[in-house]
Amino acid sequence: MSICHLLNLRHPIIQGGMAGISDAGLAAAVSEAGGLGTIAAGNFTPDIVVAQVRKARKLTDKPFAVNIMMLSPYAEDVISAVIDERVPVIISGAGAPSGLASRCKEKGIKYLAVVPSVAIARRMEKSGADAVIAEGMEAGGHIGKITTMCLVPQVADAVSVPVVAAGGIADGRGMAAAFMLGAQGVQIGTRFLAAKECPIHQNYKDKVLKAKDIDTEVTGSITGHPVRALRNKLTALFLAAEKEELGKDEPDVKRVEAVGAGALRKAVVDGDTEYGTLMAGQIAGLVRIEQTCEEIIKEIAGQYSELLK
Ligand code: TUI
Repeated sequence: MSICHLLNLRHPIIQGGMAGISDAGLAAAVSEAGGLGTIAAGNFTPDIVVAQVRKARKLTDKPFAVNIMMLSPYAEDVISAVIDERVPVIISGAGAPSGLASRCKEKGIKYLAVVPSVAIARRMEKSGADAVIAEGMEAGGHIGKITTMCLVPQVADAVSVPVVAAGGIADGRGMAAAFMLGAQGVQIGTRFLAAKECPIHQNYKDKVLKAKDIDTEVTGSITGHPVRALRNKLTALFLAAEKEELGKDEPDVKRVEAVGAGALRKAVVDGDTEYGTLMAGQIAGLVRIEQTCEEIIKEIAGQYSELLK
């Protein structure tokens, strides 16, 4: 079954759930434009997420998703709350929950899992996921170890549910390439950072718009949760702390983690581009102008269908 049919979409384009960023306004704008908008639960409490879900319902009657970040201390409670709300689609990320698919199925909710490897893709298919989103390490935020180019065809060969490609895709060329690799849809985050409806601080948006191809850095590998973000004073501090700790017999991982505490909020809300975490993918260099979600989706879908001709 195609992703459009499965999720009732006009375009097989999913807006990536970006922790602390993608709210009801962004999600509804993407859904209204025919893609699948996604509210990111991130580290929010269930009441905040439920308020966003209700807001999205007021803004659109089209399907939208809630992305649950499994590293959140509230993940379990958020899952129960959004299942009770009967959201159209749930997407898990940063972890592989085992019983979620059957709970979703009972309520008629579609469930997609973001996966960073073939083994986890297989596990999520077995657990009952309706589709998997194979996310390569070109992506922004918390990433796996393998590139989209290598991950997508290997996942496509390993599972029989539809595969959505993520990481490094921002235009119709990337979308066409993903389909050639066996994907039936794409998940796009970084390009939507520059959407008019994206609620990040303008300083953050401007950094994305000005970013060049090699302007991202991966920090936090020592913590087991590597994160890709635009290079700034914070990433330099992070990398220096990691290097120091790695040289010790007993590395102090907590000290490295402390460098990033509260830094996403600093970027998103305060617009601190030096000490905030400016999460973005390697494709940021391709994102040049601020556009509405409708313009972004129309442009990508148009380029894609031209290329297929
Ligand atoms: O989750 C993401 N991207 C994110 S989450 C996030 S918030 C955050 N901030 C600081 C540190 C960590 C997170 C920002 N960006 N993408 C999807 C993704 N899922 N990437 C990696 C995974 C993943 C990893 C392990 C999915 C499943 C998995 O399973 C492990 C297991 O065996 O349970």
